[in-house]
Amino acid sequence: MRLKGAELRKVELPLVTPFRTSLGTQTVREALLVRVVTDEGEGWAECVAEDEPTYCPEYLEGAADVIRRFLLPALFPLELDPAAVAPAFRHLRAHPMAKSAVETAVLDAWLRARDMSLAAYLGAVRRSLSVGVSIGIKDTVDELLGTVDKSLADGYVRIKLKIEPGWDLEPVRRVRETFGADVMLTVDANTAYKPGDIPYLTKLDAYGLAMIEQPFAPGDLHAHARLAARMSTPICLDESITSAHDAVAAIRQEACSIINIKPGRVGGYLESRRIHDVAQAHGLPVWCGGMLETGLGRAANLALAALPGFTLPGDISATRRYYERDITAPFTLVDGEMSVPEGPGIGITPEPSLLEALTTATEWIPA
Ligand code: OSB
Ligand code: MG
Repeated sequence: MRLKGAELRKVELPLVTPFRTSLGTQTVREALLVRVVTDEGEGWAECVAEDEPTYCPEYLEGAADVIRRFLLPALFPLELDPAAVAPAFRHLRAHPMAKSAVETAVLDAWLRARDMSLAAYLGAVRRSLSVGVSIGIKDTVDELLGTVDKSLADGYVRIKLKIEPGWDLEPVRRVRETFGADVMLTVDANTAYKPGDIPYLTKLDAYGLAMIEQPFAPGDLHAHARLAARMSTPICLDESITSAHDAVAAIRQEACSIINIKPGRVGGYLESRRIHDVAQAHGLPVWCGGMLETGLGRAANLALAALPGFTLPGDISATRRYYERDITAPFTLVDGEMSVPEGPGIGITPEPSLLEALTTATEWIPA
């Protein structure tokens, strides 16, 4: 398969409610879409880099520049198949979200030409999945309780609360008391704590959490290992894991007992599968994280989350939890489950009229 060129497209999707984490508040999701045009047809993908480099060093304009100036030109001379993409980027450091988007668009085109779904290609074993929801920091605990109540009524089987110093023990205690011991409850700190907070964080053990996600800085595996040794609540890593190599290091150091896999953060769906395999070999559960994806990213994440080692519910919520209007047909929860797309490639394409309405810029990059 040969690339003829690619389109980079920026879209802007207003969020249904502002999403506040320890990193900041988002009200609009600006997303970057990649459409590759090949001699065997087209493929689509979403780059999950955010507008600002707060969650990770990548950001949308930087990712667009890397794709335009380095990634696509590295592929243009090649005869491509999905496994050939990552090796063609090996001389370019970092930028996993940009690399993931290009690899996924190539994968989508290649699978469509072979009439195979991404789920089947990756080795999915389920056709529908129960999923979780990630709930931002609210102004009041009462507002939080209202959101949790609605999420449980909608059918989400796991509630993740964003926490930060000043919004942790009390909201967690109130949610646990209000909704009972049976609710699968987790917290995500997005690196908001310091190693000196270890004695304080162990107080979370009182609330029966299924995990605490990324309390410390991405590079501080040692602090996570120290907390793991002191806490009965499992530690999950998100920001710290950018490759299967990182996953092995974290497992060896006993810095985590659960891994959140986000394809963008680790450079693609193939590297995601490697992390799944490594975790499975060590007996660790994994789950699919989210980046407030559009329908394109959500479709591909559902395929990944259908692999056998994804034994915990992912941050793959229904479209309406994020957006009034998305660029694809909406994903819905039916009897508490999301269907894994079965069509060729990632199984979905943007709706032209929605895409047009939400686009702010396009650019064609010829081979
Ligand atoms: O840490 O998991 C995170 C969103 C943006 C950046 C980082 C994170 C998140 C979420 C939302 O928690 C997950 C979702 O898409 O539902
Ligand atoms: Mg996280």
